Amino acid sequence: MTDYKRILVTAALPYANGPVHIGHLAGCYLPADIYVRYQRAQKRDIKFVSGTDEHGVPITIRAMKENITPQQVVDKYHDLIKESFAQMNISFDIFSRTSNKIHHETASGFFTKLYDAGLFEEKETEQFYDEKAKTFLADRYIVGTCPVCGNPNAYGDQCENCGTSLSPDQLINPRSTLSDATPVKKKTTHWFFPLQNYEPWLKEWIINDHKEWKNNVYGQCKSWLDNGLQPRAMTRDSNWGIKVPLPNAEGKVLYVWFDAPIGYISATKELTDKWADYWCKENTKLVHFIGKDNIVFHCIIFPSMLKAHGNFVLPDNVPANEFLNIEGEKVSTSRNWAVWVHEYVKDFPGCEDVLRYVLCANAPETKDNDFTWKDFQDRNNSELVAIFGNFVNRAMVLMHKLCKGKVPPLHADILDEADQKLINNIQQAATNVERLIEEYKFRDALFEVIDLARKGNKYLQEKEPWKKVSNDNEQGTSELNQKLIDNCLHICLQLTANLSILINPFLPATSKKILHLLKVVDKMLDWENAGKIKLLSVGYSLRAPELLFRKIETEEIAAQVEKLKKGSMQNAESKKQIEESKKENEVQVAVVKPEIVYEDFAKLDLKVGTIINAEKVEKADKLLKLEVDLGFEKRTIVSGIALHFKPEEIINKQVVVVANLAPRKMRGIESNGMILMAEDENGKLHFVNPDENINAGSSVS
Ligand code: B3M
Ligand code: ZN
Repeated sequence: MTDYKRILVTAALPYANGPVHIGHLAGCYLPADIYVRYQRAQKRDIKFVSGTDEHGVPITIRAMKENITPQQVVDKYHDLIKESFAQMNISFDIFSRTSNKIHHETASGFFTKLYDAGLFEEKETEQFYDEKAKTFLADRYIVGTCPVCGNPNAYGDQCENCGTSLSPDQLINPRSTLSDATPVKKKTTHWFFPLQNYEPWLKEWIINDHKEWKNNVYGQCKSWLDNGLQPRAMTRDSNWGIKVPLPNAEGKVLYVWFDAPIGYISATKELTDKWADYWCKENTKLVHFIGKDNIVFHCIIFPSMLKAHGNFVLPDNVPANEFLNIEGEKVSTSRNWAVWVHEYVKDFPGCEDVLRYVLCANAPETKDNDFTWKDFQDRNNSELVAIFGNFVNRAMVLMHKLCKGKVPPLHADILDEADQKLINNIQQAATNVERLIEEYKFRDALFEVIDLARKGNKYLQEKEPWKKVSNDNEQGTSELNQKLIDNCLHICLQLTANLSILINPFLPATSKKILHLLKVVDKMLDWENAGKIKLLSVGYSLRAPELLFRKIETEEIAAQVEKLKKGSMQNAESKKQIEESKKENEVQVAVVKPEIVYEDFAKLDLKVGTIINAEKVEKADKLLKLEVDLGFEKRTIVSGIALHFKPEEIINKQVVVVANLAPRKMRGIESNGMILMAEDENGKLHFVNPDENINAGSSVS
């Protein structure tokens, strides 16, 4: 850390196509903000940049749905998103947008530089085209019936109902979302970035040099690199986006994942004239906070672009989080299964820190995690209210009662073991929180702070300073007892001051409230003060106690669950629709594909094989790795049947194999062929095989 002179933190640019939900916050904005607030308290030179991603298919689709222009979409959602983040105290130095002029210039300039260096390969490929709307169609613009679940509105890249990844070719009755026309294939030219050339360098840089990256991030990178990288088109056919800065590139724009990460550079330019210090000087620590779906873009594609361009620093770390589910289900914006930030701040005014607390305590740092309203209530009531808030409140109330509203002196000569232990705990907590934040372990860091407050409560409980007061004799409280009271409250107040420093990155509004109670200025929050126990001066009078947190009532969370369920009813509605249209579609599903001639069929080499081994493919629910004996050779075939058959059930089964299918890599395993399966009306799979066992390798025709 100390080798770095400055830190640049980026948080993923959310698409300006809808409001942000708590999954976004938990995924990257909150952890980024915690990190940045901590570094600022350390007085380090740090900038925190983000903004909205205003190009790409998500924007144009939204425009179509709302029947407004893409520009209107991004204007509307940029403002809403920016406001939501501000309400949650996410403290960007700049929250920009990729539709800004400076960004268009920066991204075009970047492309031109790579183009001039001869790095792009111009290639003609076939792509779907809408003849009515006279435009090429991204996979997302094509909808049709999902061949797996019958959802009539599956996208050309994925069915949102059953989660299957699709290509437009697989859709039944494909249609363009622009005009309803049936898409046709048409040739188009694009500029491809040769990612494969960066593979050796990436392996060195990530696999060897960044072993410290989080397991989920490192693992994903490794699997991409193991599978081999392919050239990737960096342009698209569209009218919305950054125009490709070349002659004869009418109707072509930069691929949104080419321009969006450059948005980090543009935003820094917009923020400061010294932007190049943060982007080009070796001793900058660049950290990208993102969600797991963005890992490949930030760890593989963008770094390769930066490397190709030259003169830029590369990320030191990419601490990506996994996903946050809600009440046990995946967030789905289309089904409205989400907790929207702009609604939360309305429903729970003044409780922004509570959400920050729960999202950090439950952060999906190493695996997907679940947000439930019950847990939200429990954590608030039994941790924030009962532990943290309770300790601060007791310290303040007792100080007013037993020490005349002033910070009592510390009598060092009579400090006992318990006092010393708590003082050590304060110092230890400060060191631990610091280390954990530097390691991007925000949950553990937060638990350290709560644990310190818990220790404070325990200390008060054991010391019972209120019992040392005597009102029943003339002399009142003895001198020694008053000294003991003083020590106890002195330490508790110094602990309170420390809690405000330690909790500040996580719950900045709460930290401010404590400062107010203690009548001290922001300066006290400097991290160099963490762990010190001389933060408050003796004799200084403090404000009357005020509660830091309020209880959250069961009715409040019941109302939230109700709200979600309404969404889930809509969800059930749409499931019903799917079921119905599936029935309608049955006839269509049964309809025969377009006619072919015998020569087309004769190209297939179908052979009978015997499965001699089967095993699950790691981290792929649907895949089995089969070893199939074809008589003349044994083949490895990866097949998507794992949800239907257990490996041990299918050993010795005979199957029909497409033996001359080009090999294909799946999850890093090369599959040599395909086995034929029949699917019944319930979606159950059945083997297609000879009516009795015959020799492996027999031809099927
Ligand atoms: N807008 C994808 C997303 O919101 C994309 C991130 C861009 S970061 C440069 O998940
Ligand atoms: Zn489906």
